[in-house]
Amino acid sequence: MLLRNLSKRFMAYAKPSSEWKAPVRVVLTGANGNIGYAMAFRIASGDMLGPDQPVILHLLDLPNAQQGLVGLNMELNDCAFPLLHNVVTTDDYATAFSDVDFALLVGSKPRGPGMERADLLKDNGKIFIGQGKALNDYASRNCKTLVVGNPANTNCMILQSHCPGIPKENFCAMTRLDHDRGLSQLADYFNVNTTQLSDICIWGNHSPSMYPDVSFLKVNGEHVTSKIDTDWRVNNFTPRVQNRGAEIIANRKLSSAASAGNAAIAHTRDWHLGTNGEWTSFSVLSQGEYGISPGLIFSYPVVVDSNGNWEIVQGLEISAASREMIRKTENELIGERETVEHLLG
Ligand code: NAX
Repeated sequence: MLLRNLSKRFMAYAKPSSEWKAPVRVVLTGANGNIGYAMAFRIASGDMLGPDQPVILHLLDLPNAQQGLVGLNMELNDCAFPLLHNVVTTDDYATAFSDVDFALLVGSKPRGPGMERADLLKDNGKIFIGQGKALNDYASRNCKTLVVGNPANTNCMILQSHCPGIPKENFCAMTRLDHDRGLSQLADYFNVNTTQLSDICIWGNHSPSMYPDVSFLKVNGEHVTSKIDTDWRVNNFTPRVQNRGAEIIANRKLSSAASAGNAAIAHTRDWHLGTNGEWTSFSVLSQGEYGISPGLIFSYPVVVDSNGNWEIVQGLEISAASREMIRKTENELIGERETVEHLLG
């Protein structure tokens, strides 16, 4: 059945091309959720890994979400995506994580009424112990993992600590949505396209303590920081980026889904294909860069080369005011680490 569908797809949409690469396996957790639904089609269409990269999609969700995954699989089939070679739906970690080359960890428990952030940290932290061990046991040794499920940075720290068999630099948490939210506001402010902006970054935690830094911002390659009104930056831009998630919920009565999915696609695409010298923001394992406590998953400005290797942008002169903002978000992450210390591998 699959082979018949596949051959139809090839005939209808794509030249049978010897230039296509071998298929890669991508696991998407929480696939039956809002962000998962926004992502699955874009992964399958080639938006994430490129138009010559076939994918085998592993969709993981809880047992009570399996029926939904059947429906999602049907919709994926109905798109007849040429690059989608197969879909696996499961609630079993061994099946979900076997031989995967990319892991997009979106699934986690939402914060319930009356639940403290510390409770969320502990509850979701446990999920990431199990998934870290499963990655360690079953995934490709080169697997690249992006954690989206909140609290993303600390979940990623727990995950990575349980997965010693995969290099530390293969783990990221997502601050790309925050980065893009900042870009969008700045494009409005300067009345330019987002592509004309460069060298902004998010420091720290994916939480309202994050620091969206415009100290190095360029428009069309020219430094423009002195042209940014301080009052606008401090009282409008910064809190708006920090609290954008809440602003979306207040209007939509639902949390960000398509924009979060877009950010996860963009993060992974940049990680796979490179940023061509441009900065982006990745939350990665700190080794003490810019004085940050080693072991935290901390958002930094990074560039990614065409082989998919990222590097933190080095040698930036950090002002005293920026240093204070960075310290604040670092302290929050240190507090989160203390809360989940017993969950670390
Ligand atoms: P939904 O509640 O719509 O979907 C979550 C899905 O995860 C559900 O289908 C649920 O069954 C599944 N799930 C729960 N535990 C699981 C487990 N152990 N294994 C596999 N699947 C599991 O939430 P959605 O709106 O999709 O958000 C998902 C996560 O993204 C949340 O933690 C949310 O807070 C986080 N976000 C992170 C963002 C970021 O920038 N890092 C921004 C958007 C979003 O808030």
